[in-house]
Amino acid sequence: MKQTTVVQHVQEQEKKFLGATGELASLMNEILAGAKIISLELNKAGIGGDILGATGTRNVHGEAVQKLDDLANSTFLSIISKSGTVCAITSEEMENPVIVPPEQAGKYIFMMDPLDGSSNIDVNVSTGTIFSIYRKKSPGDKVTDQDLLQKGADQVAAGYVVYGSSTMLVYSSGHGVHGFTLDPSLGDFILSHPDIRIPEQGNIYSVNEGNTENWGDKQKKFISYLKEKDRASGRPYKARYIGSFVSDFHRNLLKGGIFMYPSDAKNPSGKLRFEFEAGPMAFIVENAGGRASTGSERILDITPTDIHQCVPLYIGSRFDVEAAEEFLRN
Ligand code: AHM
Ligand code: MG
Repeated sequence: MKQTTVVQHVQEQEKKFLGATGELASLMNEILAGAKIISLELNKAGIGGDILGATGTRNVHGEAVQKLDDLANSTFLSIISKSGTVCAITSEEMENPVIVPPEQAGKYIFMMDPLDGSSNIDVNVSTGTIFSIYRKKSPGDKVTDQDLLQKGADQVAAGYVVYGSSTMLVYSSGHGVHGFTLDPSLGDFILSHPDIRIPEQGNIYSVNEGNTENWGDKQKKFISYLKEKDRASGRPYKARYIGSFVSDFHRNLLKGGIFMYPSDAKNPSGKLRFEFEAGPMAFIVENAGGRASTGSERILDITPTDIHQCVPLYIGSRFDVEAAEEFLRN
């Protein structure tokens, strides 16, 4: 049986839809190299070395930086900045963008959450890497806000790697969503989930219910509604919340359901970042037939005003996200 690797797949997509310069396939190849390194490091986390735990510093979002956050950030940064395919890199872990010198630069902007859910590493729970790719828009060599603050819908591609019971890469370049599983014996990601479609409706809701007291009434009512018994509309829903966005999202993508990080009294704009979490996952979910919204606005219609901007997030099966929007409207 012919096995398809990620690079072959991206090359085909470039030929069919994007114009075949090969630059996207080559960027994807570098992302995979980083993902393999992180996957190996995570597999041995806990065995000697000094790799688990916090660094003692906080990132721009005020969160404790884990040693593996640092490692993932510097690994992707060093590989991708030298790839010749990007002119700037932004990261959840870096306050400011890294600008690649023009002589080494390519046409893409790369944005990443290098290790999402990193507070789960010490307890052997799945984590992930999220990335988003935009094209440089401004003329000339200089990287400007026009390049770094683009509308979500203008993404060229987005994807994530989930470091779970197996390591998987899921990506979209705007033509379907495709999943690849790392075969550890080959060291290659092999197409295992072609053309993923999210069910129109699920029966899972994922939210941190510990925040209930900080929610507004409409949010509280929506969650109560999902818990009511009504066989005809498939309720009650099951609660599933890992606390690693990539893992929660991945499960809901395959099984159907809704993930929420709403606005609350503590975090009026939610907790998840537009460029590193909400935007790329919105691009993926829409390409799989799902929906992503702030509750009142389509995520992909947002143009951020700050690299680290947060947005409230409702993402998953179309029907479930629409139901949330309905509750938040009324
Ligand atoms: P991180 O990128 O620093 O790991 O933070 C994002 C994580 C998400 O993976 C997860 O969905 C969310 O934070 C969990 O937040 P909370 O603990 O508030 O429920
Ligand atoms: Mg994150």
